[in-house]
Amino acid sequence: GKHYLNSKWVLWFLKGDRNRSWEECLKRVAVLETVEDFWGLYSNIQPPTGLPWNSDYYLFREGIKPMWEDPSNIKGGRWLTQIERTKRAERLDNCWLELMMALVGEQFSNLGSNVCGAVVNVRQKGDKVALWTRDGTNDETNLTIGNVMREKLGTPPEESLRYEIHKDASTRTGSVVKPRLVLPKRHPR
Ligand code: M7G
Repeated sequence: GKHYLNSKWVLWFLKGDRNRSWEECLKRVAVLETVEDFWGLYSNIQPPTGLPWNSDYYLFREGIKPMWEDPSNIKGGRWLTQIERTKRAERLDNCWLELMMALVGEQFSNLGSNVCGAVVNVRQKGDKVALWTRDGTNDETNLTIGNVMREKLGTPPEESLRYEIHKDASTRTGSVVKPRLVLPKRHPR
């Protein structure tokens, strides 16, 4: 028999195109209902390292659009990790797979309802892997979720994960967003 996932997930793909709006470039690829759907899709699409620059994948709960404007994201934020360029071959595809498996396998203990989805941005300036959560002010919940992500991604101890509020990222003027949280917590000496 089929192995149903706890909830349905939707994979979206975006191929950057300067002649069209961001939202027009965002395409719904497939809905995943079972473990079999997940592996069937995974084996039929390019991994992130096989995508052209400026492409994105988004894996979100069905009913949540992978945009800041969605009611589930509007007060939310993201745990963000930037994959060092020299480590992309070694880490990018694996980080994305581990994060997708954590989502569809509901690995965030009882906090899954706070998790909206995951994003990979394929960028020449440095690829990004992120996990979007619903409430950017719920530090305790977000720290627990961030620690699970860190563990699943096997983030090396010298690399930090930062939590950014979408509102800060979407209204930024400079290129740097001040993070609300950082993992691992740095202890002052
Ligand atoms: P990005 O693709 O998240 O990162 O944002 P990048 O800067 O590394 O490429 C690039 C641009 O895409 C943003 O400045 C927005 O113009 C647009 N964009 C990205 N996201 C996630 C959204 C979104 O959720 N809503 C809207 N309206 N635009 C977005």
